[in-house]
Amino acid sequence: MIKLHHLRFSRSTRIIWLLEELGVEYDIEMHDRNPETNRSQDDLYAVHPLGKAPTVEVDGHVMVESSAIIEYLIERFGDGKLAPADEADRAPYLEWLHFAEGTMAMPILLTLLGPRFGGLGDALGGFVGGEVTKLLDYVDAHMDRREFVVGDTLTGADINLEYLLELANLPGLLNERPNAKAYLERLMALPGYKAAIDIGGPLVPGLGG
Ligand SMILES: N[C@@H](CCC(=O)N[C@@H](CS)C(=O)NCC(=O)O)C(=O)O
Repeated sequence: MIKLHHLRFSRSTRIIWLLEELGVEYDIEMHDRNPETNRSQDDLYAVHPLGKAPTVEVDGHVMVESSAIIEYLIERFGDGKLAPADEADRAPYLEWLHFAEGTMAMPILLTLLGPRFGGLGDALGGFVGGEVTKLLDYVDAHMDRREFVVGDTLTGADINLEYLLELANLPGLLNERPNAKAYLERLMALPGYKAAIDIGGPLVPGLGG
């Protein structure tokens, strides 16, 4: 039995998308952010000491970290879906699956959060800006003449990456990166993505959903 703890306006939407694509049965419990701090509240801390979303319960085991959750759910319930069809794609698949949260998340999130906290300052702002440029250029170059990030079909790596590309696109960081932008638009047009938004709401307040 799978239970997903979804925090509204968060990256746990990607696990709704994953579960919809897998076509497995699951329960979903909705959680709200504290309106003042934007952080999780007691109801999510009651499930796991980090109070993070996504959190999933699978057969009684409570699990956090999107990349691990994606890898595990596909392994257990995928039956061939959302994993690369070609064994030769296994290594790049794991690389891209983990790139999203392991390398890309922090600089993208700092860029988005910076203005809310009075800016990042010259030194940190310069460092983070340089990282964002390098990472998004890397994705853009990789997506030249590719439909999905690895192989020819949707995988867990695309689902993990989409959230960060959608955030990067908000302040226009994909405007000069046509391959990455077209890739994001293709992902957002998929029925599974749309179902996730219908169920969980938009990734950030104010976006259509
Ligand atoms: N690397 C973790 C990050 C989890 C995370 O920070 N989630 C955010 C939501 S987007 C959260 O729970 N924020 C509320 C809080 O930290 O209080 C993952 O990929 O699951």
